[in-house]
Amino acid sequence: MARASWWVAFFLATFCYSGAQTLITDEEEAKQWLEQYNTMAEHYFYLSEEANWAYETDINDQNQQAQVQASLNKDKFKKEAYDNSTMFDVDSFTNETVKRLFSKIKNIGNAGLRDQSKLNRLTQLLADMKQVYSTGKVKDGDRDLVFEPDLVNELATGRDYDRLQFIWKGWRDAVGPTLRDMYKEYVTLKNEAIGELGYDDVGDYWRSWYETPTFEADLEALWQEVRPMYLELHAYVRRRLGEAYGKDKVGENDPIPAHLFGNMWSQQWNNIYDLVEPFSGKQRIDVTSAMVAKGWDAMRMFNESEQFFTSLGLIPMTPDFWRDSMIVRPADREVVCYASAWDFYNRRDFRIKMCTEVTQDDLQTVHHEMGHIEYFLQYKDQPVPFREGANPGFHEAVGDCLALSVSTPKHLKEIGLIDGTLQEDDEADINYLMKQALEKIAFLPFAYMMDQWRWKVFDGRITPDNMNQEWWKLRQQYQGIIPPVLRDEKDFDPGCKFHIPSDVPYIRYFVSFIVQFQFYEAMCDASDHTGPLYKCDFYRSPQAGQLLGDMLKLGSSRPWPEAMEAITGSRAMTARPLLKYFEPLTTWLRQNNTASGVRTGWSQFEPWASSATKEAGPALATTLFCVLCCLFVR
Ligand code: X8Z
Ligand code: ZN
Repeated sequence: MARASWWVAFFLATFCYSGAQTLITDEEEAKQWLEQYNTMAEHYFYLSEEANWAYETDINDQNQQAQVQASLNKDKFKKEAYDNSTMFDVDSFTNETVKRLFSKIKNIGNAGLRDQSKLNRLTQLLADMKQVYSTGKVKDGDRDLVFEPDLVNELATGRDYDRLQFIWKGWRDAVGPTLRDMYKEYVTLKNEAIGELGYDDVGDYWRSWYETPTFEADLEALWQEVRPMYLELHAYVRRRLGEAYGKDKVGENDPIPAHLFGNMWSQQWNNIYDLVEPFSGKQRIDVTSAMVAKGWDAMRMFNESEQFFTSLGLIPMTPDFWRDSMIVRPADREVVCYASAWDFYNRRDFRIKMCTEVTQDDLQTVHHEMGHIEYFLQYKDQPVPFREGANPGFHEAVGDCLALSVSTPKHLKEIGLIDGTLQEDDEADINYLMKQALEKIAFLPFAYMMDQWRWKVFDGRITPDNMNQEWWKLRQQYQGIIPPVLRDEKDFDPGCKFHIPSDVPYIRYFVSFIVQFQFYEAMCDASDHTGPLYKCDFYRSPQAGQLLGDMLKLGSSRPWPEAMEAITGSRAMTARPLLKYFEPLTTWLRQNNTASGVRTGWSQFEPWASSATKEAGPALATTLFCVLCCLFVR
């Protein structure tokens, strides 16, 4: 009942004015309207999150229908609120916060689709694509391999070229072709929705969240700054992979086959640290085995992470968080395993959903997700439209920034994951920086190309009939990798990365991997750290925590350069702290590559012919082998 009366008041307030055909210039009226909006937004957003949570933690038809309906209800509310908000003469207002709230209320995304049957279809498609991705399996004899943990673990630890290829291709066969047509339809419908909001296409809308007219040029400049280091890392890793798998498999000047990096998308390479370790015989930096040996479980990983946050004086997780989060994969039902953090918009309910495994990778992800929750907690008393990161990249950077501190050998020793006296010589430092670079530097071209591809799909530079080919052109151009087996336009390899069928923009992670080093440097300074940046552990520094907390509290109430200024003292995104952090490794890589006669860069492979050749090599050998066998047997 109470909900109904809010709605009536909200509607009447604007209906009466709309009848008068004059725009409202009274800012007090506007503030009252915004308060009503806030109460109702909390209500509809909560219901939608609840239904979404129920679906993602128990995938079945009934939960899917409830989720689709709750999402449509939320969109109906957003659309009506948008329409009603146009009754105000926002340009005449003087209060900047009020103006900013109205501008955010107009960001209604898919709800812009006026044709209800099309919106129904788009909402259903989104749920279906998520389901296809999340329930995909690879047949292996009489076993069904699930993505998490089976495929993830095999890729991380497997070192057999052909088996890795089977896993890599198996996943793409399992979900890609099914998603391809769905994705095409999604692009058309979503572009139509966003077009109705006055944007050129979805990419244009997504980029608008950064409020930076030069955003694309700024990103390109950042990429050009870090690219030389990526090229050195790529060349070094290629040489070491050539040693491990043979130069016939990993050519000296070629792009690298994509299945050899310990990760389904070749996005982060830390799982192959053992293959590329610069100096052997030093302390173990990969602490997965230590975690297992010491009996860590998911709960221990979450507790350690929270302990780090609270050691900085940041807000602890809530009782509801511990009661309602899903931190391991349930055995009895299908779930969306991809890790995520949830804000239920009632200022009380915050949760993580994750199929945690006891690995160092997942320890990193626990901190990542808890960083999102910390942001939610810090800005929970802001109006709903400001309950976002200063920009989406800031949201992604919080937990990672803290994890930079957690992953230092000093801290790993502190939490019992490195035994004995710490080795702190130059060789141990280079090993550590290599591990970090495999995670942070290797990721940058991937994070950059993901949305280069999507922006081109949305604005038509990539057409529906060449989506896969263009994907591999970008993968080669930016990352220097090639598919290990022939791909064609029945495949849909972009769809095999969670964020693409799940409609989650990706440039936020590129931004995050730059700005997290800016935040880290600022927090290290606040904690009075001295010495090389990469050795900084700001554990138990309330000054570092205060600096971060003050920025998080702002949510998106101010344009992001102001949030950046609050934490770093300057307003721009810059790769300088990242390059400073890795400087000793960059120098070492250059020297090592030169000394080993390794050249950076790669020869251009025409993607289809190249893959065909790669495939034809072993195939030809197998045929010859069979012919010889037959002759011999006779
Ligand atoms: O998707 C994520 C998080 C959830 S926001 C687990 N990440 C990106 C990815 O896995 O592709 C974190 C780093 C990059
Ligand atoms: Zn995240």
